[in-house]
Amino acid sequence: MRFEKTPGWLDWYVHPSKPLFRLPPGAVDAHCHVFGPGEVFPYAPERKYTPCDAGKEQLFALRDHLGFARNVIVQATCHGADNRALVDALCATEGRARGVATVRRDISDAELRELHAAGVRGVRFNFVKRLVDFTPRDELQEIARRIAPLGWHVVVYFEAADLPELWDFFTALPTIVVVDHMGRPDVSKPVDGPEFALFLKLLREHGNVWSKVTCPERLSVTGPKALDGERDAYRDVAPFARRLVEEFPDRVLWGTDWPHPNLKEHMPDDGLLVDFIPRIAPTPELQRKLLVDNPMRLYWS
Ligand code: 0GY
Repeated sequence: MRFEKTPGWLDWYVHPSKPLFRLPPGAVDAHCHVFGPGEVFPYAPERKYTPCDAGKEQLFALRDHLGFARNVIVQATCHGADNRALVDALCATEGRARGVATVRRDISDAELRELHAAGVRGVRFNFVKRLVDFTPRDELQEIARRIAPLGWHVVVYFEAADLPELWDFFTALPTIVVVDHMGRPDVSKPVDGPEFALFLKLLREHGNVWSKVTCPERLSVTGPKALDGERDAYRDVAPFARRLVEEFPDRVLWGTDWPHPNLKEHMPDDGLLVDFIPRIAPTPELQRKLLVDNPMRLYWS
């Protein structure tokens, strides 16, 4: 089937720079996606956007170019709960990729076991209204109860303003809970202000909550953008990520978010994005935890 991209769609950056930052051996890109290709793995009828294709070969070429050893591929909402593109990518890597799937309550135990065999280790619950229709909480609770015995975790994606309303649901989940993109803080507010304080409190009070310190390109208001050789990009986001890395060094993950769905204004050069890492994890020990120890413990042990 042929698909027309959503008008204004920004394609991923074709010739990324080589990062100056040398990733530690065994580094994991712990948040990235595959899109289609649509002719092989059609986009879901219920999707809220139609992306450009971004297949597994292109993802693995980026992994090698940037110097990562492994990927964690997160099911994107444009594929709904059809995990075929994800599974196909996982099965092509001989164990160098793990996955986070989207499942509905009608999934069978046998299908869950098949996903596990392919390398899936988590499910994603998405609360961002522009991306998904509402799923009843009892369905999500049921899914969480069913995946917990497999040793899987739950990845949650939400906007900072919605955290108060979601708090009780998150804190009752029976698994590790990984928050996408630092809970999407409004970085024009102070890092010491009440909104981010609530997110820090969530991690302080709940040792099973982790955070991805990802997506500065999505959260940044004043930049500068990771383009045109800028190796000190997104200075407004760095203090938020650094606070998390320094206070919770054993519960943070980093990823590129390639191919960066739904960016409206610019598409980052992924090589320059990697140079953001030492700004938020300034020591070799913090870098090793963020990029190797934490994702290996969560996805490969
Ligand atoms: C991300 C962010 C976004 C999209 C998705 O699954 C998705 O469609 O996650 C977004 O639009 O903010 O993590 O890639």
